[in-house]
Amino acid sequence: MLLMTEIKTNPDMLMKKHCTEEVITKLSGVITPHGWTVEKAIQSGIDNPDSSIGVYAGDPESYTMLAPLFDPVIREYHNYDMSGHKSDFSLEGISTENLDPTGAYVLSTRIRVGRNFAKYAFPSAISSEDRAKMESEIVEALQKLPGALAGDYFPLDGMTEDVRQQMVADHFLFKQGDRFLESVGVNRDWPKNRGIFFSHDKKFLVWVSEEDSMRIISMQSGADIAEVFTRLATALATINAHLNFAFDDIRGYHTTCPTNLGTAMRASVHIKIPKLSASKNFKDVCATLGLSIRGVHGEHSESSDGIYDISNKRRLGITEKEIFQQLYDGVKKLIELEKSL
Ligand code: ADP
Ligand code: CIR
Repeated sequence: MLLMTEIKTNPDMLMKKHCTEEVITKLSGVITPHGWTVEKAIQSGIDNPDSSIGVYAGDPESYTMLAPLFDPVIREYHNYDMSGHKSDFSLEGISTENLDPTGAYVLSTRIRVGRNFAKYAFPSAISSEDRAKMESEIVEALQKLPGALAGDYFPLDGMTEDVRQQMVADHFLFKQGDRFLESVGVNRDWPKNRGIFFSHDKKFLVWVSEEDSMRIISMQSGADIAEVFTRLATALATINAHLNFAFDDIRGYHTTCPTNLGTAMRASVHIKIPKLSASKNFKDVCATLGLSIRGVHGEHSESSDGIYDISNKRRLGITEKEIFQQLYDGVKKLIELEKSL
């Protein structure tokens, strides 16, 4: 049996903290319908000792059948008491005006949600047959999107390298999974049955079979967070009518990484704050506002020119409306601080 005391990782990794010998013993022999086990769930953390979380799920049932592993991680990351997930896509009663109409600070805004299917395994565990069937079902549903959301699907398999690289550089397209996702099986059969859907104006996008089965994305230049949010909410209303996603009332929408559970929403801006970002307390300021900092090329990337990707940290125990408000209030504060320096 796996001996947790022999596994060398950073001490702050949530897997290291919560996957005790007792948890391993309790979950020994537990196998979910798509073959996920405690050993598979913690493999990425073992292979990547610098992980901050170190666990991934393989299917919707992982969250209930392997709950002694996942629940403590979920409670700690989201600061959530497991009391019930609530959704609210309205923007009633809150400020929504553009915070940076001249574009001096906010380059672009992007809001995405992750979605997986109730009946299929997640990209970490899905079979090649199911991945192909799922892709067809997703494309069929996306073809029903009305008006400005209508668009076309571009499979990765067969895409020229020039086109692919340009789409990645333009922040539209995903890359092959990093070493954290590689360890957990997300890159199997790459690039088969992966792809990207674009609305004709390129403001609405869907990634198919990246870290989650779907990443549904609204994005545009500038700081009109409300327009980006409303476009996403409208698209989700149509998509929800055609696809049955993995969800429960405690954890919300199920995602491959437990950090994305709940709303599965990451609302971000690319913001130019060279003075504030060079100051010693930048990380603390963002943490106090409930915001995470990423580089401009996504998670685990570096930044340049004082431009950062700033987004909500919590996705569970918070509604979509509250995430909007948190990003909105946070961006307002960051601009004020940058101006004051
Ligand atoms: P996520 O976890 O939200 O799916 P990543 O951190 O992997 O996203 O980033 C995916 C892509 O989206 C990257 O190219 C990143 O630069 C881009 N991106 C994220 N936020 C914004 C934004 N506000 N404006 C433009 N591009 C963005
Ligand atoms: C880690 O533990 O550091 C990585 N597995 C990434 C965790 C959070 N990010 C994510 O799921 N995209």
